[in-house]
This record gives sequence, structure tokens and C-alpha cells, in this order.
Amino acid sequence: MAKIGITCYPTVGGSGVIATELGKLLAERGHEIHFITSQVPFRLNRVYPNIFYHEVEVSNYPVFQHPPYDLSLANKMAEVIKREELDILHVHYAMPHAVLAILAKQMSQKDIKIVTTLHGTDITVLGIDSSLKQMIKFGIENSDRVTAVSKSLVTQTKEQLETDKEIDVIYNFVDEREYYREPNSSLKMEYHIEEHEKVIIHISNFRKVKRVPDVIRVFAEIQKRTPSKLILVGDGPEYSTCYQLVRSLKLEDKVLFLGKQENVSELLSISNLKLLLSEKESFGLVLLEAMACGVPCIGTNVGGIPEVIDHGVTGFIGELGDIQAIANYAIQLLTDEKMLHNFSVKGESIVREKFASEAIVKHYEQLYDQVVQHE
Ligand code: GMT
Repeated sequence: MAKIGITCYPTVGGSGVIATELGKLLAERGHEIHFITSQVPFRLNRVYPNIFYHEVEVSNYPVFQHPPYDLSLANKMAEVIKREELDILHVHYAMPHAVLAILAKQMSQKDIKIVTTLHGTDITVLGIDSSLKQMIKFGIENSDRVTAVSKSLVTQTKEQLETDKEIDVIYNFVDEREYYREPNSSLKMEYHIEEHEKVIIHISNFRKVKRVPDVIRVFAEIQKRTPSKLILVGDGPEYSTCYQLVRSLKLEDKVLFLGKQENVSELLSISNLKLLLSEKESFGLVLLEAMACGVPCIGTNVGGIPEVIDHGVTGFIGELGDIQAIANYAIQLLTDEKMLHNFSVKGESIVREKFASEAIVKHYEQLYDQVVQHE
């Protein structure tokens, strides 16, 4: 059994979810897990005897213009590596976490192995910035092993950073014990959704890349053809723009803005279709969460989305910004009960087969074994 340190951004976000869920499942399999983060990861919602949490304290000295979070993190990593005698430090994000792990390794003077998982934003957004490109490349090339959450992200990383570092694809997963369809018709009533109305759902952090206005425009077309409601879950910079758009399209009584929600599987369980129309998306964990709850998905032909949605089998893939074509797919699906049922059942089985949490956690374990034995 290994002693594994995990660093991620612990707040709401796919990478934080994956890092935390992975830590929990590894702990269940007997490993000793040490989270080294600035806050308790939000999914770490109960006590686990072999999970430890080391808080990174950021001091705000008057001489510094900005609190030195990165250096405090490296310092904490080095301290935990030495004191807890970690075997592996698994960091999520090359920038800044892999770079800090390398620094921490030097400071600790221990032969700890560094595993870095790429989730996308560090490559697709930060990697474009030439001032950071060299730093990200350094983090990746000096990690002992690197994984990425889709084939598309591997290709993009290699192209953008001009690196031939070997990168393993390990897909996102969900804990199937938490994500499954549990119909609750009273919840529909509580949200004033009629039984015959179809429910379309979108969940994101409302950043520009998520193209939430496209979701609203697609819904505007759908509701002309079939009785339906749109549920928007999450919060972020585009929230008020979306609110204005809904008002200008006179859809206020058909779009529900729910803000951030904890128990999304309950909301997914009353939904018939999930829309993710992003312009950048290395995987789209929310798609997997939806499929696990029996919800067919429509996504854009972007990043890792086509690796998750099987076009014509579990949902549809449309071109970015092609509102009418995406709306047509949605109407076709929502007005055909047989297709809706088949897509839903197929989605649930793909989650259990291609994206099974057990197989994915074992894949990470294999990688840890290889890296430790490679000494
Ligand atoms: O974009 C987000 O919603 C957050 C971001 C993150 O860093 O948590 O998500 C990224 O990592 C997720 C987990 O691997 C992926 O499922 C998301 O597709 C990815 N986001 C982007 O690539 C934009």
C-alpha cells in the first residue's frame, strides 16, 4: 500500500471532484492519502481513518504585494513529504502544482515520485500564454508520469507545448454509488414543472467557455416544439448575462436559475436531456454524471466531448454555435420516447463499462506501482 499526497484546487470544479473522489476510493482500497490543499476538498464530507488533510496557510506579510500561495504550498508539500514519508505526490494541474511539486521534492531531498494529471485549463487556456508555456512544459517534462483526461487533451498538450513526453489517458469517472437515477416526481412538482413537461438541464461554473447563452438559445427553440423547462445549475461570471437573455427572450417562467447545488443527482434524476455546448472542454465530467443518472446528452464537437458522448447512441454531437442543428437534435430526441429510453439505458451502461470507477482507480494504482518500482 502506498502513501500518496494529493494536491488539487479543492473548490467546486471537475478537477477538484476527480482528485477528491480518487483519494477517497484509493483510501477505501487501503492506501494512506494526504490531501495538501488550501481548504478541505468540498467532497471530503465525512471522516476517513486513512485520509489526512494538511492545510496550506497563506501568510499576508505587508512586504509582499500578493500573498505567496504557491510558495506556501511548496513549503507544505516538502514538510508533508518528509514527515509522512510519502511515496508519491499526485498533483492535479501542471501549472502551478507540478512545478511546485518539483520544488518541494528538491527541498525535501527525498526521492518522491511525482504524478501529474492534466485537466485542460492549464493547457487549453494557460498553455496558449507564451509567458507560462515554458513553465507548464517544465512541470510536465519533470514529472515522473503524466496523465490527461482525454485523448484530445493529449494531442493538444503535445502540439501546444511541443513536447513528446509520454502521457497516459485516464478518463474521468463518477462514484456510481452516488450517481444513479432515483425518480422523484414530488421534486418536479416542487419546482412547478408539469408531469408532461420535459426537463433540460445545464450544469457549469458559468464561465464564458461554457457558452451558457447558447444553451438558452437552444432551449428557446425546443420549447416552441415541445412543452419543457430549462434548469440552470451553477454560478459564475456569465450568470447575469444569462439572466438578461432569458428576460429578453421572455422565457422567465420556463427557465429556473438554481445557483450552486450540492445534490445534483436528484436534479439529474428529473431531467430528460443535458446540454453542454462549451467551446473548450477537455472531458466534461458533468456529462458522465448525467449519463450515470440516465440522462442523454447533447454536446459540442469540442475537446474530449466526442469521447464521452457516443453520437446517435447516448446523445448527439453538434457543431459549436450551431443553435438550430443542436435544437433539431434535441427536439428529435425529446419527442421520441423510444429513442429517449434507449439513449438513457445505453448511457447508464457506458458509465458502468467504459468509465467504470473501479477500472479507472486501478489504472491509477498501476501507474503508481510502475513509478515506484522504476527506481
Ligand atoms: O472547466 C471547468 O468546469 C473546471 C475545470 C477544472 O479544472 O476543474 O474542468 C476541467 O477538468 C474536468 C475534470 O477533468 C474536466 O471534466 C473538464 O472538461 C475540464 N474543463 C475544461 O477543459 C474547460
